[in-house]
Amino acid sequence: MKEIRKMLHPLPLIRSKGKTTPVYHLGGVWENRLGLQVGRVVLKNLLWQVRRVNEDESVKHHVETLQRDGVLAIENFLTDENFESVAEEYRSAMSYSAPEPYKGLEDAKLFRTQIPVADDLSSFPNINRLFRQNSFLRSIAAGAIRRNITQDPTVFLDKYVCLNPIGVENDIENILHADLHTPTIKMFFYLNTVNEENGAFVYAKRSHTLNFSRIRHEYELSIRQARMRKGLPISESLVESRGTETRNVISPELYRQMNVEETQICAKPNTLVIANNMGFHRRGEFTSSTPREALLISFRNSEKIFF
Ligand SMILES: O=C(O)CCC(=O)C(=O)O
Ligand SMILES: [Fe+2]
Repeated sequence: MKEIRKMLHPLPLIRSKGKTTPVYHLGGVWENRLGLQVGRVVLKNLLWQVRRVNEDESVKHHVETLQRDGVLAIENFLTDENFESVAEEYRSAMSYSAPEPYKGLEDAKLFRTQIPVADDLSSFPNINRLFRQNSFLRSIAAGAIRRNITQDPTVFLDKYVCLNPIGVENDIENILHADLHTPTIKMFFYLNTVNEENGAFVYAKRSHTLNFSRIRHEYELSIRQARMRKGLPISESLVESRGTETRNVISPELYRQMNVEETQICAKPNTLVIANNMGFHRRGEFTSSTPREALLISFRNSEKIFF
């Protein structure tokens, strides 16, 4: 068996087997030149088009908004009482964990505390009930990705703060990108006010739809990604760096062709932002010392096909 797998290993579809979440890019330079990523994108999105899930009437409106814009915000998501119980669990856990430089970089500008809820369910009964086990959220994710949600989403307590304004810019996630080549849902539940100063999520509305320009972007990006993975030279005008990390960016020409328009989703406490992160997005900048306090709920593990 091992031998057979070894023999089939060069095939990209076999290589992605055994992964626990789907990967955005795979394969070598030539495979992608020959259209591997275009095939993956088109096939996955065709399957999404023809897939149907049982429609839950109570979330229909939200699923339609997500289908149209790729993002939505629900204000006053929890009752006051539930909000307080969640904030209490969040603050209590955060009081035991010191923020660490994001990506472990020395002289970093941005620091983060991230606590996975699944590791300590007994400390987070309300966060577990109201987010990890929430059937309303599952129905929205199910409607958007058109799959039954059979796995709990991953939920993190997430706190970002700029502790060193003159430090090294280390936030690779504030470069515009997509998470995946197929619909994938992430949610941000804010515990404090978020705006232009403390990293409010930025999303390019309607950029989650597949059109010819997006396919061209996927094609070009897949080749640049494959080159980067191999350590081959890549066009310097099409990469940006943060600290020790480098990311391939959307080419200015395709940025224009895809009509990318970035909107920062500023929000009050108790707002839930839901995004299809096949669309382009990034984290906002931190220009003040106010932290961004949020829960991150990711349904990426619900994507079943890993090619
Ligand atoms: O934290 C954010 O605002 C977005 C970061 C991001 O790109 C992601 O979670 O996929
Ligand atoms: Fe992302």
